[in-house]
Amino acid sequence: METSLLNIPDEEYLLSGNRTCAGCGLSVALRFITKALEGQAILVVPASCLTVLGGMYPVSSVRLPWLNVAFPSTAASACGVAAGLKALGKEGTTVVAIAGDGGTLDIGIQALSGAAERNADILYICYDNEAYMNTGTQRSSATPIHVKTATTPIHGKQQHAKDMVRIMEAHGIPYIATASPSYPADLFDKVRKARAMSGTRYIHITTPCPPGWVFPTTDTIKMGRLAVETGALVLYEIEDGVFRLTNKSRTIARRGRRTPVETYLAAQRRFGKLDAERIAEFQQWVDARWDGFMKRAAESVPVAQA
Ligand SMILES: Cc1ncc(C[n+]2csc(CCOP(=O)(O)OP(=O)(O)O)c2C)c(N)n1
Ligand code: SF4
Ligand SMILES: [Mg+2]
Repeated sequence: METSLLNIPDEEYLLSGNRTCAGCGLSVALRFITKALEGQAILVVPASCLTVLGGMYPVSSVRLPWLNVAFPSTAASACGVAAGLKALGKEGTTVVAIAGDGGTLDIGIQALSGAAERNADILYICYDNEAYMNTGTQRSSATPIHVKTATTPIHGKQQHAKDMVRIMEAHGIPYIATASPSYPADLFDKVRKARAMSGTRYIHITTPCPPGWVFPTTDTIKMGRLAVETGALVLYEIEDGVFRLTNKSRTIARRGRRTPVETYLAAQRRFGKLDAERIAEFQQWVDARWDGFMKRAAESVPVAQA
């Protein structure tokens, strides 16, 4: 049965008063990730806004064991922790590597690819705020085209975001999903499902960031919803090779109606003022990806327990 906000567990593992910005999408995501882990996990985290959220020793805002590790080694460190637990005969603890888009798509990709190729027993979560936010918004390979950052200040980024989820899919790992803090029950279910599996599991969560994306701190949930309603972000999972649209993306696919992507772009000042031609190109890019997902959804054999 799919979870709804009415039956999500009350227990909190992320404490209030942490040091993320007001309206941080990552903090909403982490709240539901940790609820799904139910305290039965060890987190492995490289430098990022997440380390700021975690807090400085001896205090912490997260009620879970937590290791701060060097940037390129996140997946390798998680593999080491998993091997250590196995050697000690300790079962039931999920080793969860959580890193940002810079720490995953750029700096940590080699260790993650190695772990996935070995099907190491870790859950890897990338929270994607689409730039190096902790150091003042530099472009990463996850930053969308046209976005102005500290390193693309005049003309904006010239390339579309790297599709990390497809790269992970090419490794043939047992579970892959996309998620958004704006759909917390969907996010919760995906983490819970991944936790119950073994081997390398990968979840990619797009986390809106008010200062980096330049929108009001009150609009974080709205921004995540707009991403999904326009098809800029598609919610899906791939379980043992079977593709499935989930939650709002499944509803949009059934209804056959998406909000124009211009609504999403115009709501964030990081895109600057885009002319009609660029908006049309962006829409075409979104449409082409969406058509690909629709084709995959139509071809997929339904997962029996879905
Ligand atoms: C080896 C190394 N290089 C650079 C840094 C500086 N640094 C700290 S956080 C960060 C940004 C990380 O970006 P991302 O992984 O996207 O996470 P976010 O800050 O966006 O949450 C950088 C470059 C560092 N701590 N260590
Ligand atoms: S910069 Fe963005 S991701 Fe980082 S703490 Fe602030 S809102 Fe969260
Ligand atoms: Mg980032």
